[in-house]
Amino acid sequence: MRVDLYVFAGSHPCEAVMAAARYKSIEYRHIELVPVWHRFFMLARFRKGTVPGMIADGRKVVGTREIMRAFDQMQVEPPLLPADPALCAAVEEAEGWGERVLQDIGRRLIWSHFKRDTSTLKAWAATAPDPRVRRVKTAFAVPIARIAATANKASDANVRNDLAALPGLLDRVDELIEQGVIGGASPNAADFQILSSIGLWTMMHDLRSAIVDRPCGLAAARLFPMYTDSVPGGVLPPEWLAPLRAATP
Ligand SMILES: N[C@@H](CCC(=O)N[C@@H](CS)C(=O)NCC(=O)O)C(=O)O
Repeated sequence: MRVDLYVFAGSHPCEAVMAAARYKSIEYRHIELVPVWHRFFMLARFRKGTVPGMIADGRKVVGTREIMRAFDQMQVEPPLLPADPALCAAVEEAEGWGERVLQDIGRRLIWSHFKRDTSTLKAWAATAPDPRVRRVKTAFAVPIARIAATANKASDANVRNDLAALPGLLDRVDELIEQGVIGGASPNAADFQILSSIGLWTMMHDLRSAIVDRPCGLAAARLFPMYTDSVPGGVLPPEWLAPLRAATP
């Protein structure tokens, strides 16, 4: 079966499905898109403007959850949803929460950093295998970051609210690990969905120390080792980080 994944590297929903594909040993072709431009490309090809998208033997699928369900249809083992009905329901609920709540916060936090400092965006651009994608991403890093920050509603007020909500959200993810919904030996769809967001948050130096030593930070590092300490600190006003600092032991 030929599987093409339309993504941009670093994007947490994209990293989620790529990690799930690798876990299931599904071989795929990585088609790297340029942020912001990707919306038009995806609309033209999939009639939906978000990544990740997949074309598997001509079948088009868009969305992390939809792609993960399709992976399980394409290849049963290892499954991304547990066989036990109660645990499966808990995993699906956690996965939905991760998509609805955590994903958006990740987008706002990262684009609010990138619009103030594009160094990491440019460093990522330099790793794109396609030289044309590399050139466009590097040349347009500043407008890409500004447009993406606006499109993702990364206003100062929203980002400040997100940062204040972070300690409670991290507690909730640690609870899911303690309850055995995620963080087990065999990762499930909720692990890929939720821990990709947590991993993305750990890239931002100012957030990192509040996350990495917690159960959710350790679980995210196991599944998403690509999220290293790479977005410089000191770009957001210190008072925005105060709630996170206060909640960090
Ligand atoms: N919640 C969806 C949407 C994913 C999503 O919003 N992806 C972002 C990139 S991280 C995107 O393509 N946004 C459209 C845009 O920036 O115009 C999913 O899980 O697949």
